[in-house]
Amino acid sequence: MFSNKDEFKKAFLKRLETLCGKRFEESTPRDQYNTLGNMVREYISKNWIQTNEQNRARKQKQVYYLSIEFLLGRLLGSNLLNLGIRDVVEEGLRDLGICLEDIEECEADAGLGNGGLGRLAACFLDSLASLDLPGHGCGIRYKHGLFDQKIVDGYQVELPEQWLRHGNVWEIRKEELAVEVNFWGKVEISQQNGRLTFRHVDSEKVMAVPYDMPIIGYHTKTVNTLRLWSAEPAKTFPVHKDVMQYKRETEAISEFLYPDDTHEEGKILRLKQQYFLVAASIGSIVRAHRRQHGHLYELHKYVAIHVNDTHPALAIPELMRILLDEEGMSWEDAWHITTNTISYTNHTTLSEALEKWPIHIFQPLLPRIYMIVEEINERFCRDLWNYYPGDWKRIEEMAIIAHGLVKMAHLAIVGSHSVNGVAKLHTEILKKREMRLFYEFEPQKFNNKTNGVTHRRWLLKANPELSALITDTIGGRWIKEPQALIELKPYASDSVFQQALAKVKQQRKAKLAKLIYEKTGIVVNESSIFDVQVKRLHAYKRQLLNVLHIMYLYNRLKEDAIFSIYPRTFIFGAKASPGYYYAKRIIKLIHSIAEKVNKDKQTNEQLKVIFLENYRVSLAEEIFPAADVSEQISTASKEASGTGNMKFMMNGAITLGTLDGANVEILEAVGEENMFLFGLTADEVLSYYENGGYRSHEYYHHDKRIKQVVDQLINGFFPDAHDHFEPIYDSLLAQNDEYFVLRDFAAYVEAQEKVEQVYQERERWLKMSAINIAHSGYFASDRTVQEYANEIWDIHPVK
Ligand code: 26V
Repeated sequence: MFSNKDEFKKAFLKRLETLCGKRFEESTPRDQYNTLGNMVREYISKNWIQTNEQNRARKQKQVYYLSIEFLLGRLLGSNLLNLGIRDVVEEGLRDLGICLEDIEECEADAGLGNGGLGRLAACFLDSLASLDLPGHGCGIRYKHGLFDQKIVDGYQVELPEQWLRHGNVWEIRKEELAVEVNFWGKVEISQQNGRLTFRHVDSEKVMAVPYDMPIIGYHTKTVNTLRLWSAEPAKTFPVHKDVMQYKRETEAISEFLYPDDTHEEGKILRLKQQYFLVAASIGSIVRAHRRQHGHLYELHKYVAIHVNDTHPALAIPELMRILLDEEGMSWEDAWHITTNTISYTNHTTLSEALEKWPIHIFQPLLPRIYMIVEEINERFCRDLWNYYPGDWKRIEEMAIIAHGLVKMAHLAIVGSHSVNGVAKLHTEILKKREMRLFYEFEPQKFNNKTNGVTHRRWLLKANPELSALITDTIGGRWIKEPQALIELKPYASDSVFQQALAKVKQQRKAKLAKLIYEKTGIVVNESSIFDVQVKRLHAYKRQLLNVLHIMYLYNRLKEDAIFSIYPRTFIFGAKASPGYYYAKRIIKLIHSIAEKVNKDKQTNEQLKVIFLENYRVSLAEEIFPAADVSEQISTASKEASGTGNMKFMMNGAITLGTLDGANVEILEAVGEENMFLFGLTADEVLSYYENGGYRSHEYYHHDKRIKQVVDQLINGFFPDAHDHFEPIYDSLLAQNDEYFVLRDFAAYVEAQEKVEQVYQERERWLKMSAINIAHSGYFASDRTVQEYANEIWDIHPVK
């Protein structure tokens, strides 16, 4: 039905009538979207079934990627593209007077993630399927994804997100595969044949019902599965509880995604979510394995389970529980299988994000799991004692349970065979600092896997204009083999290529300018430099540094009659966690400076500040292709990797950044002459933290530019904000500027001046842009996933 456009049209019209019960003429874009979605799902069903059957028949090792977040975005466009039917569909629809892009707009983003970690999981799924690797995602089917952001008078307001309001054409509910999950209750211990047995009794049962979504590889028959679990009341209701209360509490488990991506609050619902994900996923993995092999003694030879950050680390005691209590294995056998099955990725070194659960929350909710964690801890501490006799301090610091807390990172390291960071610098910091003691004890576990992003979504789909130019220039091999993008390098200095590149960028800037106008009513100069910072709002990401620089430019333009700048449009997109008040004030600050700058006739020809509301995957796909400058300005050592940096680079933007996260590797790839670097290095930052010596006051007093902008936070310069920016002012001075904003200010201004100068040397800029694209293949998630497959999971393509 997709082999030519006429066949497609016929099938589409027929399907629309049967599905929607109306004639095409009466149909809405949503009807059309649903029709197309259903057709695509049907189209892939044969390959989906075949992939599953093949996996079963061949008994090949498979990986299950457990993640509390999957930030998928929209699926129609990427599915059509991966299936190779986008053009046929687009042409067919055009004949019917329908614009495919309009239909795509009907799809809600699946926003089941906060940011980097969740989007990485989605990129990995795309790469797994595209590389024909047997790998599946396991997550939670949150009824509400990350909140929708509205801006009212410059302040962020959160609204509940409603992605399932109109249904989800991509999912299939599989009630018959539900798994029972047990909370609360107590453990009964008895002796049987000289062996202790454990029974979890009086528990509260929750049904985990799977919803499967197909993950379609690019131009291949592989269709993997993302299994999202939904929490529903069990058939038998608990006797001692009000029925309605039980129902409410059960459904609450998969109701909301937690909107924080750093502050661990120790909320019981969050722990319930984590165990729910783990128990359901492991339950179904083990059931499938038992059906095939009859026992679990060789589980690690056929199954790899990856825990994405510590959120699913309960997979370790849960697998132990099944092997011990259900299979009756010895501790040693169970531990061997568990540690050889599980691997773990760390995504942050920020101490406030490291998960620690109070025992008084953990133990009553998961009594048997807690016992197992205690046993793991005791055996681990005994091993440590043998290795480091008498070294109490070290053992105390490494213990899994200490001072009333269960430390999830320690559990994850001890219970897995591989621990990896997400960029070289990050992994080195883990080994030398954050996880030093563990590295000293078991160095062989530690390894690096530098992040990547799927170039199919972030280049091929998001930027068809640039993709066409690349294919015209070097052929289409880069789509299957992104590292072939390097073949663009010889064209970087070619003036014909440069002109074409400039044209493509201009097209996308015009498109974004149109979107900005529609969303904000603000007209931006399409030939200005589009300078973009889009990411979650966090103090360490230093959106504040960007804003202070804008304030400085504004001040100069107002005060210095002969000062002028090349026109610049500063574009922001960022959600702040609802309870992160400092971050919310930065959002207000961006709006206050935008208000001033955009309304001031004296400056607004040269300077514009735009905040795009509700930053999310689908909006990001419009932003990256239009960017000239990629702001990656975190305090060095704080950003584990960053992945936005890679998406910008792929789309020909040039990085203005610190030596942090994967920026370091972008530098290695493109060279200093193709980036704008500034600021403290990670070593310098860490040495300040260790030895002191930084006094932000000195920078405030000695640099007039700094004093002026910092004072403006509180001196009435922003009349509408009243005293709202006082906490920002205090963070910079009274609290000695934890993130070195003032320390890096002068270097940042200088780097920005360089950006402006180089941008005007058109050929030089375009060459830099082309070189960035050429080297971006390394940052495709295909490379990353291949490394995980070879070095951690030991899985191989199914052909
Ligand atoms: C932590 C928490 C804790 C409280 C409740 C909700 C929640 C949700 C997520 C997280 C984990 C945050 C860690 C994270 O997202 N790290 C980012 O991972 C990216 C992918 O590896 C990486 O590029 C970013 O640099 C890193 O910040």
